[in-house]
Amino acid sequence: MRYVMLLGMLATLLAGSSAAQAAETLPRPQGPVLLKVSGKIEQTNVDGEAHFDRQMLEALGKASFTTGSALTDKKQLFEGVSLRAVLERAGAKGSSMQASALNNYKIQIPLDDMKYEPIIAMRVDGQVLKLRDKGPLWIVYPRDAYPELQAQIYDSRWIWQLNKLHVE
Ligand SMILES: Nc1nc2c(c(=O)[nH]1)N[C@H]1C(S)=C(S)[C@@H](COP(=O)(O)O)O[C@H]1N2
Ligand SMILES: [Mo]
Repeated sequence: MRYVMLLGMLATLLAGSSAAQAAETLPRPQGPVLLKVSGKIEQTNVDGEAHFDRQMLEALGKASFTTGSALTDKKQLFEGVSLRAVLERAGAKGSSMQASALNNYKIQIPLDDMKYEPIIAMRVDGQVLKLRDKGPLWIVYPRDAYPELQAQIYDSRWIWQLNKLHVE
């Protein structure tokens, strides 16, 4: 069973491009669902939505950068998955999305923001994000790399405890 899973992961890696992955149907999540993507999407696996567990998110490939934030000038290493890759895997077709969090915070994010390559961080400075430290999922922008991102409008899109993306 483990062996079959490994072969599957290897095949996914070899398939390489996200276009090749997007053509495959989304498997059902095996572990706890961390993120639900709904709305204008072409890939679904549970009740007309695209649900992702940790392993499914990690299978989309790693993305990371070091940056300061609105909260701290201290630079931190954020590691996770490309937000663009998650949207592509769900076959998102909209122009915007409403991101929501476990604490019911909601914020609108234009899909045009993907040009900045924001990530869904799952680790900060090597530590897996727990609920108590803004995890398990936290949208993070490469704030230090683009002066225009050092603004309240983008800081408000750094949504922590992210659990839902509704594509519009
Ligand atoms: N889940 C969640 N994410 C959130 C918020 C929130 O209230 N809940 N506040 C947002 C806002 S408005 C900003 S400016 C940044 C930093 O918020 P803070 O200064 O309140 O920590 O996080 C954003 N992410
Ligand atoms: Mo804010």
